[in-house]
Amino acid sequence: MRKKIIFGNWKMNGTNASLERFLETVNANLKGNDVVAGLAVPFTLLATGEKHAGKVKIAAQNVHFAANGAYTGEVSIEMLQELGVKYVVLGHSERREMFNETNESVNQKVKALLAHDMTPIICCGETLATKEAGQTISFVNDQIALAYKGLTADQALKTIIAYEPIWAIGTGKTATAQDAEEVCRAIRQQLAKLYNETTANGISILYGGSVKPDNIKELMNEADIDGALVGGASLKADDYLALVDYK
Ligand code: G2H
Repeated sequence: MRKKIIFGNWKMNGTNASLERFLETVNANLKGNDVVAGLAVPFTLLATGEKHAGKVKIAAQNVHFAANGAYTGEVSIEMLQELGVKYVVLGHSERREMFNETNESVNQKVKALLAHDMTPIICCGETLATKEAGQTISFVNDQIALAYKGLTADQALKTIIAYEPIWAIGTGKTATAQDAEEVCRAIRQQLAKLYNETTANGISILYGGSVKPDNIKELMNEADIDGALVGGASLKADDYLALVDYK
């Protein structure tokens, strides 16, 4: 049985004080039935996040693949582990578009995280131009093939995917549940091709892009959508609770 997983993604928002208040409210009210609840926060909030995590899994939003060295401004896996972090969001479209993240660097980071028993949340998704050219599925399938390059089926089973169409991010435009399902199903078929059906059926695929308390239920009802990665609507504790306790 695949896990239902709903992670917030605070992007470059929040302070230690606001995160502490948020996690206190969330933990006091979260039912979290059958759902793994998580939150990806900026590096400077990770220690507070882990301290007050309670039922919420804390994720970083990036990591460097090298163990250490002359990489000014970067953070290593060991540094995250020292804080107790076990999840890392990788290859978010904002990092691909603004900070030169590539399929190759995502692959290197996936391998490095798995070697340290950490869980990568691998983001993929197409631009509006790719969608309008009718190339969504081949584009996303390529991203998946490159992210999983060199990984065994056992390793693949320790990953999470987040499908986030770029045109739906922070724009208020959500892919319809059917559109999101179609791509998530195609991703699962790609995983079956790369590995096998059992592996493909064991990997949780999340949808992201303007997910809100209003549309979470409809998305979660789709067969191949196992959860959500939520930006804007995860910033307030009430909205976050409504998302995670959507049932
Ligand atoms: C997509 C998503 C979270 P939002 O980036 O990763 O953000 O829900 O604000 O579209």
